[in-house]
Amino acid sequence: MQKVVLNGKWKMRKIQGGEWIDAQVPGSVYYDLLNAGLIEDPFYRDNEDKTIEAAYYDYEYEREFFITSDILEQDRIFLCCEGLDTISCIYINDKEIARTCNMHRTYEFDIKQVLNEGKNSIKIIFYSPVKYIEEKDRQNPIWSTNIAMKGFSHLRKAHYMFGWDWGPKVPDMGIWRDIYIKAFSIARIDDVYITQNHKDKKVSLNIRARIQNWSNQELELEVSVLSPQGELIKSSINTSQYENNVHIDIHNPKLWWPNGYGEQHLYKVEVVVQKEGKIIDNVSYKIGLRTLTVRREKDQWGESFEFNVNGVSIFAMGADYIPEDNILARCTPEKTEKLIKDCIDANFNCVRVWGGGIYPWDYFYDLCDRYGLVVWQDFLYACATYDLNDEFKENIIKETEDNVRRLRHHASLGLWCGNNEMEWAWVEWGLPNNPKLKTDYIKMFEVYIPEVVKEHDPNTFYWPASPSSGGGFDNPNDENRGDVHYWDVWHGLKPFTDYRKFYFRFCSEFGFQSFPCLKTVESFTLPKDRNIFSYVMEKHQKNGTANGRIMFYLSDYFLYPKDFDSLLYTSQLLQAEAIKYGVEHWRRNRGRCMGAIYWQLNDCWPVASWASIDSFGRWKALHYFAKRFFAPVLLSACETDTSVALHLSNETLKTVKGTIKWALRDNFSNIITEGSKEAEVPALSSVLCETLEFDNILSDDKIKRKTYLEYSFVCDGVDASRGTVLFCRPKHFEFIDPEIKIDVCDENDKFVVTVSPQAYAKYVELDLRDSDCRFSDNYFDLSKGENRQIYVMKETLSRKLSKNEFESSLTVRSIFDIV
Ligand code: BMA
Repeated sequence: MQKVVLNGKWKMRKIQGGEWIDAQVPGSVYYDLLNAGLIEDPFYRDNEDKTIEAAYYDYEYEREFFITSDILEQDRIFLCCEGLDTISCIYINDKEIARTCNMHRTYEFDIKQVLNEGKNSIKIIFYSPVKYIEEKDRQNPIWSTNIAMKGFSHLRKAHYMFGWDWGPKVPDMGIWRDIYIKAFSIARIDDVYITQNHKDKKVSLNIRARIQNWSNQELELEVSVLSPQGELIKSSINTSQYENNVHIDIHNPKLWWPNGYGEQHLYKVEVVVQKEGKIIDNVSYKIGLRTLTVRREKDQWGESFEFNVNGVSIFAMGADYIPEDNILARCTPEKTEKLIKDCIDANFNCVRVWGGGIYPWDYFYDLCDRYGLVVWQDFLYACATYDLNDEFKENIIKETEDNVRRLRHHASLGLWCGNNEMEWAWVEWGLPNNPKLKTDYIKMFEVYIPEVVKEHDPNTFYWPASPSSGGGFDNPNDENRGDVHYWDVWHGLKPFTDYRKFYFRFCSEFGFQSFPCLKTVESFTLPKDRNIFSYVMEKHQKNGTANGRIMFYLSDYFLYPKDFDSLLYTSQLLQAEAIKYGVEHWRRNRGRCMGAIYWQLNDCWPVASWASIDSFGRWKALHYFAKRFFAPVLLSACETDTSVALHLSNETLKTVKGTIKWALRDNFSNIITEGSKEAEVPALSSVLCETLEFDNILSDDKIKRKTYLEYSFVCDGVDASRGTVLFCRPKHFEFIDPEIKIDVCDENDKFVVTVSPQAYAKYVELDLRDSDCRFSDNYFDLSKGENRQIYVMKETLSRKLSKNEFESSLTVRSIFDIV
């Protein structure tokens, strides 16, 4: 196989009277216009409104390339486009090659006849997606959520680009993935599918290789498997067939496990087709040896829903992933690796790729394989209806084939899911009555798409929708079956304490908004905008008037913050407390509940949203909380008036033993009463270890308002899990000024910060004014007398700082400081 890469420098112009400018491929129209200074940053202040105009024009991309006689002589020559966004027309040497209309597809066109030896040209025209959906919607208006531009579901383009309740309207376009020419002679590998059979400490691999052989000569097909320890196993056959099966047995396999349960061993499988020692074509994959499916079994509550890996049912812990930027050209493997590592640092074992975005790049899944995140993969349909006709049907079937074939080998791939919230919408959202579209729904998600999955990836579990109870419009958001999206807290304005009323089998979405931190807000505002009800702050809040909603919830929990920055901080605490309240409850009910995936992991621009990491990669309080509430061994407190039940949840494969320590303290941190207890929790379970009753001490509100319980679980000499509980709302607690002292020590690769308060300090936040960094812990509670050591690895600093600079840049505050 020979390859001519067409990535790199192109030129582009607006067809309606634009000048030629430099373009980068892969890239996009907005990316190129921004680089040329022709549009303003759409994320700054209210620029979104101005920059949308660019999406109403058509654009032309062009470059030259050279083809040698050697390539021209090959049997087959294809143009491969891994991503064209979206409505395009492709010309080579001014001859029209193809038209495309699906950004999620991988296109391949035979171009042998139109190529010349030497200089050639390629031109791709992109037509305005906005004009297209507006026109389609005029002709055929169909229901879709009104948080995005009308008509978006007519086009196979990432829905969030047309706006979402956390995203701006930036309907970009362009050559967004690799583009190249591939030339083959004699034969090519058409398809490889690997099946694993696990039995008695042995994994038998069946490698099905389909070979297009244009020569009818016998070829050598060689398969090799390289183990993580470097052992190489090879097997080869001679063949002239299209379909071939090669078997390889792996004894004493090193299994792949999700994060927290074991290692992420990966094997490299290489498939090579040769003729007389000369390689004709080859492909390779990294696979993990594991079984991974979803178990659904009838039980006393309804029906279970749990990921089962290598025979172990896991409690899925993670968040929903959305695209990382509106301008996709700015996404990089480095940024994604940081995000995935952030998931691992917060003890995630799972991530759900939400259906309103994109099928991420291969590197996203490679990272999930390497770090151990089980991927719940939605197909890309969300909150809309779709009008199925022959053309649309063919388009989505091809799209499904392309992506299933691209991603099916990944160890991390946990399940395929038809869509986001559409079964639920048909049943409960009062959609306009339209029997044709409702039937189309069933055809798409319960017939055509699962058929493609069955054909191309029979070993991965298919789930019709999220949420669903198994399909057929049968109570999709049933609390006792399948997965659930629970939004009564937040959208339904219910207090977050309501989470404890439910025992969902698997909660794949629940969320609570907060503002990003001041540094992030500063990136898109002028000082005069820094009021949460200002025009600009509301432009960066896409969920209606939700800045007021944050205030509504805040009023129930915290005092009215004294200034803008204190309000941002307090909103993050509120969000963190809300999600913690739900997750800890569901982990206490492990067995019945087997998944807590909160909405949402990340942002695509600076905005008030449900994310735990903002668009600059800065951790909100929630992400530090997640690190604690997703800890493999968790001690959690379930408080009711004057009593507290302490539960241990163990998500590891081993029994855990240790000591539970607790102390009831006053607001100065003086101990009123204390105790400890040896505790043991079997692997993969949750147990109630201790019930403490303080009704004799907490006799009235006055005392409740200045008493807290501190609890920790000590295992092998270290605090595995800890926290504090109040017996009233934080707004009513009588906090004393903790006068927190911080002391910095420079220890080669890290700075160690010792934090010591003079009284009970709640939600202690450390921050650096002049840099971003990762603290080993943050937004934690401390009692007087504790000297808590928090470290910052120097490699996590976004700007190098000396010890003096670090010290003078370091700030600390706690809840006491918000008023
Ligand atoms: C769910 C998601 C998204 C949305 C989020 C917050 O409905 O599927 O569509 O952004 O809630 O409203």
